[in-house]
Amino acid sequence: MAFTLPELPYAREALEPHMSRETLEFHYGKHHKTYVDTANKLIVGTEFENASLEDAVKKASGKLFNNVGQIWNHNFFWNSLTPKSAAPGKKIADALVKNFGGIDDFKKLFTETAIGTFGSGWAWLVKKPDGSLAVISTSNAATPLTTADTPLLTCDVWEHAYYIDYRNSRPNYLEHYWSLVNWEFAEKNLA
Ligand code: MN3
Repeated sequence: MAFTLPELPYAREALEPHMSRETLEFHYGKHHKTYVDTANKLIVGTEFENASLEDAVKKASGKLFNNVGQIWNHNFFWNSLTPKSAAPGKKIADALVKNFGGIDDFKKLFTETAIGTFGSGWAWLVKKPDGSLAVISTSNAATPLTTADTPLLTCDVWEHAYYIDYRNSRPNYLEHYWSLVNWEFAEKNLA
């Protein structure tokens, strides 16, 4: 069973003006698609030929891990965004206040973590096994899926995520990221 590129949950231009159609065409249509195509070539004749994406992420290593990890992270990233971003619901808002002091405190920590991630990687809001929330950063294709943490929300901080719209400015990209956050998705993951 081959891995597939899921349809985007919105149109290519739906995230404008914060994320351009051109960025979606490259980031989803080329980068994300290439991870899918490459993983499908790598699994031929291996134990992963019939594995689910989640199983492959948890068990693969090396080049295959990098590609399946990136498929999974991007699937999660596109769902972390929405053209209809609204205020966080009560459940996630209360959890953010309890764990970070306030929603703005959470945003500040997440933004700093995203900007401070050296090189290519991801910023995540996760739920720890003890139920507390934390902000973490992973490098390259690394993902909380291989840990005991439950991911709630992510931001892709690879340069390909922002170079078309914001050139080298990761801080500008992060500023616009908050206009696109899908709090409903984060709240659903918290449940
Ligand atoms: Mn990416």
